Amino acid sequence: QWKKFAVKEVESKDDFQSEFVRHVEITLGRSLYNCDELAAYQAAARSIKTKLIVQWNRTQQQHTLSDPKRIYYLSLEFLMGRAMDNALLNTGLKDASRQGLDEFGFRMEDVLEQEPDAGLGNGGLGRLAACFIDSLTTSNYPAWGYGIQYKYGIFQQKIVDGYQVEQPDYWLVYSNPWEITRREIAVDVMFNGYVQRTADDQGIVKKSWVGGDFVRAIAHDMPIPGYKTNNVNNLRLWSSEPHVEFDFSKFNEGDYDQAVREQNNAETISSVLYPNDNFYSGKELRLKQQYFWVAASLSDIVRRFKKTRRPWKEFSDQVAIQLNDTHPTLAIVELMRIFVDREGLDWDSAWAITTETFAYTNHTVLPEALEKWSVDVLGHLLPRHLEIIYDINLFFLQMVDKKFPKDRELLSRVSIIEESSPKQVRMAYLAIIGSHKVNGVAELHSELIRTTIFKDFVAIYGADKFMNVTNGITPRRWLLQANPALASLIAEKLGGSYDYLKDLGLLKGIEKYAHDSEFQTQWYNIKRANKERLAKLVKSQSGLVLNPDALFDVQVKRFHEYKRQQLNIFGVIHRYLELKALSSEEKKKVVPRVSIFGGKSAPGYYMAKVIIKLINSVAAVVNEDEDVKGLLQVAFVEDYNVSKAEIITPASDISEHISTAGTEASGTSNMKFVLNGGLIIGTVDGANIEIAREVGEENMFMFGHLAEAVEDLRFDHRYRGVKLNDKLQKVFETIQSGIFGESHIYNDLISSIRDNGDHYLVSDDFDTYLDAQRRVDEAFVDKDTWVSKSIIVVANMGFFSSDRAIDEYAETIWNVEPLPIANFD
Ligand code: DL6
Repeated sequence: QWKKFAVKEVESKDDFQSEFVRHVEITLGRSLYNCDELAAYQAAARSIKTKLIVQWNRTQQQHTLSDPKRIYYLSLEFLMGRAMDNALLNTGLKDASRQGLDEFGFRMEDVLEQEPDAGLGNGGLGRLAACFIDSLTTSNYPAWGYGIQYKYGIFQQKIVDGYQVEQPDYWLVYSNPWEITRREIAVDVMFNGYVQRTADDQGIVKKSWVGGDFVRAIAHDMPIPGYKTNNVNNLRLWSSEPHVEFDFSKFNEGDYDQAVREQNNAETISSVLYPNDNFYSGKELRLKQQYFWVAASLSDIVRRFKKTRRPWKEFSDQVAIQLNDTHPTLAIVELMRIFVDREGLDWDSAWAITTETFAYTNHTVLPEALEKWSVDVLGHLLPRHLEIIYDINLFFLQMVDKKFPKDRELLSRVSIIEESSPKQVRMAYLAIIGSHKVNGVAELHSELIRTTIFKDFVAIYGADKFMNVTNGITPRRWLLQANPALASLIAEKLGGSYDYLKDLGLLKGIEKYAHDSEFQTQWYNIKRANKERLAKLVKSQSGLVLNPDALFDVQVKRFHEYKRQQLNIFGVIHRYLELKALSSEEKKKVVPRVSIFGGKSAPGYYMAKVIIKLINSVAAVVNEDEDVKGLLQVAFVEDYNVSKAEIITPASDISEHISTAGTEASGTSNMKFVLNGGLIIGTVDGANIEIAREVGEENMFMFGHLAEAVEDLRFDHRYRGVKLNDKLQKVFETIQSGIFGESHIYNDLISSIRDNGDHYLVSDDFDTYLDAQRRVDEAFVDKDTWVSKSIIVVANMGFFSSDRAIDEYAETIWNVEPLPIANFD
């Protein structure tokens, strides 16, 4: 009976148009005649959201009925980018809504452009979480993401006089049409206070945390559509608010400042995303963010479990919680607090359930990125949690002592508490001890964590606890959405079907056309059009007109010395000097090159900012120099973000993934570029190694020292000094001559290599890097072979779908099965 009142889902152009008009008129209070592109975007987004919400409700209903084990992905970052195109493609509504918009006088592309990026992340870690939530949904896993709804996402980058300048990213200025704010789902989260001890009749002491200050967490839900499935999962983001709206008593007493301060303090918690990538800064507000988010999420997860009325011992059969890096590690402690203090479980049972519930993904071996919180700060903010951490540590160390008697050195090495001054809580150790599985994100990285930073824990727990799940990317966003022409050409060759987007191994089917000249021409033309699209973006930003026939060489990622953008720009300077020395006859044989950079530096990362300045200064000189006109151009794409990545990635001929061996845990942009037919120049690091294995080393340009050599080289530098070869020496002299701006700007950069140990081995890898670049130039001359390589690499990228990664997690870590959502009728 009630079905006749069911909300009409948007399924056709007409449905879309009537929803669109309804939103323009009713939600936005405007008329179609007074509807600009921004309003059109807002109305269109809400129209599509209708469909998502209906399916979201059905999904949750079915989950409640079937009560499957659910996956909870806790990530402090979800770098989602824009939602609309993705939602249109995943739901199959793109053509209908394009037509609908067209008839109303709007171009789909212009409307899509209105959406601000949801930049709730820094780089790889946050984008991985976004790809994973897409795959979890597409593959029908019952899953929830939990994060923070930052008011300000990753800052916007401006380049002023060659320098990075940061501006706030107020992405919520027109509210977020993709979310549902659920004010009724509110969790009061406590900070500070003290631990109260009370004894019961039998003298058993019960501890409870009391007397603290509260902040309210409010849920904002983003429905996550999967590709061609009825399953719609939820991404729940928390924002913070004062616990009581406003303290009128304080206000009336004349203590206005205090009344407002409390209000602001609460709101500050979810205000900003910390803009550090692979760097731990130890700010108290960050710890507050972590606990705020963890406490709200766990309260939600436990509440959902309690509704099933199952006994606690079934908790880990129903709940899998994945810790995306150590940022949510306090969840382990919070769950213990809930079990022991609130639900009255004994410690051992609580601990067994907790460790079975959690698993931890490590994303870096860089020491400066490993989180450690001061015992004092943590104890002040979360006094009961600190006690629980001490207890966890005590029982753990007792276990270690039993296994390795009297090894005091070992005990102090593996203790959760570092006996430094001030004392610190080592979050990675807590995460390992509180989880049943720990994984790295590419084979080399997983091997490195087993043999270096977590070696002692492998000895304690055995090797099986430590595993590898190589990262992946969603082909929906990174092929279908970013490169629709290529996606369509591939579908055509695979029998007119897009099934390969859900089963990426099917790409193999295009390999047989690698030498088919007609296919090659189509392939080449698509790349060429993508290069023109990027050239248009660069022109609109900087006025620079790129030559789309040149070899596009791209390095876009966060700026970090370990990622070695400095190696790239030194190579560009070397190329520039060589070109200037050529005769006009010799210049005719040169392969024209466009070097494209993009990425943000953490605001406080001085050296990364110097590198950005150098790149922009080199660009200013090179792009104006008649001697190299048509042969070399340098572009810096301002404010690199997900939606710019969607334009840049399909346009590369070659992309650079040139980290010092052993430093880049995986990298995922390497996968995106290759999936779009770009070749790679890369070191033997992270997922580059597995990409080479899959696509064939002959189709990659690998160079540089291996991870095994790094320590010895660093040792050599320290005790014997750094040897600069003539070419690098010449590059440094050129920089110091002042042609790229006052030379003192770059003194520290040059010194870090020449005089201060060259930690990232730029001097050691410079020669082989130039050699790899020479091989690239040579290979690019033979267009047919280049295009065939481009086809072959794409054909072999099946392994790098995030669907594969998620299946591996589900099978080996979570023990969760897909649960397809039946069609309503
Ligand atoms: O696993 C996702 C991504 C890797 O692809 C990158 O190689 C790695 O650098 C990045 N790690 C981090 C760690 N930051 N913290 N905390 O962002 O993870």
